[in-house]
Formats: sequence, C-alpha cells, structure tokens
Amino acid sequence: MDLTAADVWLCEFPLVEPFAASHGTTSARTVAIVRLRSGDVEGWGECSALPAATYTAESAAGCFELLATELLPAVLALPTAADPACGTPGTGSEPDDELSALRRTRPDAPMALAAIEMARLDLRLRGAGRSLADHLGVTRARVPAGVSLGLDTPDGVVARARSLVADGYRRLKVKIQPGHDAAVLDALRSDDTVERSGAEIQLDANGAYGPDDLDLLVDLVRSGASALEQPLATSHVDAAVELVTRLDELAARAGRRPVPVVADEAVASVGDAITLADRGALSGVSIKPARVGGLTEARRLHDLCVERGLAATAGGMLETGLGRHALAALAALPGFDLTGDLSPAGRWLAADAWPDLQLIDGEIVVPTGAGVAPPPDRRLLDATTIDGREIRP
Ligand code: OSB
Ligand code: MG
Repeated sequence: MDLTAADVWLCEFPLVEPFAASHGTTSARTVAIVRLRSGDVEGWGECSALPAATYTAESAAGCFELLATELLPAVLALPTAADPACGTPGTGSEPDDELSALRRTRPDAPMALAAIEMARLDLRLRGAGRSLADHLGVTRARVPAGVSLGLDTPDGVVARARSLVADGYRRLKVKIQPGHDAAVLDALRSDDTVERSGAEIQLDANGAYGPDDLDLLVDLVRSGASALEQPLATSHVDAAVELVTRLDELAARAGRRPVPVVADEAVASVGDAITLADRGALSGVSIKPARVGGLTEARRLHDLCVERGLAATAGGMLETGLGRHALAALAALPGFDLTGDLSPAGRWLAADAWPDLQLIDGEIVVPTGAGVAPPPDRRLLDATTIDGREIRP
C-alpha cells in the first residue's frame, strides 16, 4: 500500500463555551488534521495539540507546520504496512515499526506523530474493512460516559454539573487550582440534584499544587473526591510518593480501595509510567493517545496498568469527533476501570466536520464502523479551514 499523497489542514472549530484549566483557557479549538491517500483509500488522523502550547510543549499551529514541512514528506517515503490485514486481529499492539525512526528523530513531537499513526491505521483498517474496536480487541459495546468541567466559581460549577447529570453523566471531572478547590467540591457535594444523581467527582489540577499542599489534597479526598488527576507539578515526585502513601493509609483504615493519584502530564510513555510506579509516585494513569505518541503506546500503557494493578482512565484533549471516536474504542478495553473523558465532541465543539459519538443513558456507544471514524463532511472541513497544504511523494 504505497501512499500517493498527504494533506494537512489547520482548522478552527468554535467552542460551545471557553474551557478554563490551571494551564490556560481555550476559547476556540484550533486543530491540525492529517489525511493520507493510497489510491482511492483515505486515512484520517487528528493531532490533538491544543491551540497554545500550555498543557504540553506542542501547539496546533506548530504541529501543522512540522507535519507539512518535515513529517508528512518523510512519511510519504515509508511503506504503509507489510500486512494490509493489520497484523493479528485483536491484539492492537503490533508496532508500527516504520514510524519508529521518525519517533527517534522527533521525540519532541508525540502529538504530531500520533496524528500520522492514526491516519496510517485508519487507512489500513479501512482498506481491510475493519474497525478500530476490532483491531484493539475490545470487550465492551458501551462505556460509561464522563465529562470535564472547567475552572469556575462554586455556583458556576454546580449549575453546569446539574445540567450534565440531567444529560446522564455519572462522572464529573472538575478542574481545580489553589483558591478554587475545597469550596467547589463542597458546593457539589451539598447540592441535592448532583448528590441524588450518584455522580462521582474526580478532580484535575493540571499540576497546580506543590509539596506544601498535601494536607489540602488529602482533605479533598476525605470530602469525597474519587480521583486526583495530576494534583502536583510533575517535578514534585517525592511529594507525589507521600500523597499516594497517605491516601493508601486512609483507605486501609477505612477498609476501602485507595482513591487513585492519576498521572496525566507526568507520563509521556510506558517508560515514564514504570519509573513513577516503581517509586510509588502514582496509582493510576490518564491514558491520552496524543500525549504518548499514539494509540499503540496508549494500548501498551493500558496493558501495563493491568499488569501492575494501576487504575486506568481514557483521557481526552477536546478532540473533534475523529479523535473522540478513537478514544471511545480505546476506552472499551477491559483495564479502563476509572471512567474517562468520554463525552461527545459536541460537549465542546459548536461545529464539527466529523459525526459525533452517541451518548445513551449515560453511556457512550463504542463505534464499530470500518476505520477509526467515519470520514468528515468536506464542506464543513473546508468551512473551518485556516490553512491547508498538499504533499506529494
Ligand atoms: O488535563 O485532562 C486534561 C483537555 C485538554 C488538555 C488537558 C486536559 C483536558 C481535559 C478535557 O481535561 C478532557 C476532555 O477532552 O474531555
Ligand atoms: Mg488532566
């Protein structure tokens, strides 16, 4: 399957509302999209880097440029796959070896490379008439839906939470930072509508706390948080060890499973997760395909979490319907025991070129069509395009 052309777009999708986290506020979703062509067959890939390099060092526009000038020209020179049936069905972990040289020269571009990996996989799966869910060997047809809430006042968070539990969500991941934490959680826990829904409340700080904040973080767990995602900045490994230890002790006294300290920004690879797990600095991982360089590494991280008894959650990046389809298939693997960022793209995007995930009775339907996702509506894609390039071999 030789590639005949590649395209990359920089698109801007309007957001339903701005999304605020301790690393910054996103007001419109600029996103880089890749298409690979082999004759009549197309493969699409999303680069989930955010509009600005806040969460990680990559940005959508920076990735667009890198893809157009360096990565896609290099990819056009590679064979797509020796085996058009994509390796052994159901293992999902066969390495895309042809990409490994590029990964070594560009360790700083996991999100751009994840887009290429997704497009290559989509192309191969579409050619073989197989779904991503089948390729990964997933076991579930539906997964519990989960949704994130940006930083806001306690009243603002509660108002949004009420409408989200009415939509069927039973897991809310609430952004916190110093000054926007205990009061927000207390307001949620004392709201009748939210409490009666039985929704669990996870907290995500994007690394906004330090070693002096451990008492506060433990108190958030005492007040009912069901997970702490990246509470400490990635450099505070010793403090993370102490936090994990204190939460383990708290759970042992209560005879319960510990509330997990979930690493997000701190884990860029399976190697990072092993290092932190060996030190006792995490008890769960938010597995984001983009952050770790693609679905193959995400699958390996899932397998590691199962092997080590770590909590695993499928992490989102405000993706379009394309990235959200990939996330839903991944999240259907059996080791994802913590509800992830599994909301339709429409929770964030006011317009999208891709069909969206289906949310039914608080669950997301795992897509089973050929490829990673259905193809986009080209008129909508063109209408949101800021820049586009075609690359020929
Ligand atoms: O920290 O989990 C995060 C979005 C972009 C970058 C980082 C994060 C997030 C989210 C949104 O929390 C989750 C989602 O896409 O639903
Ligand atoms: Mg996070």
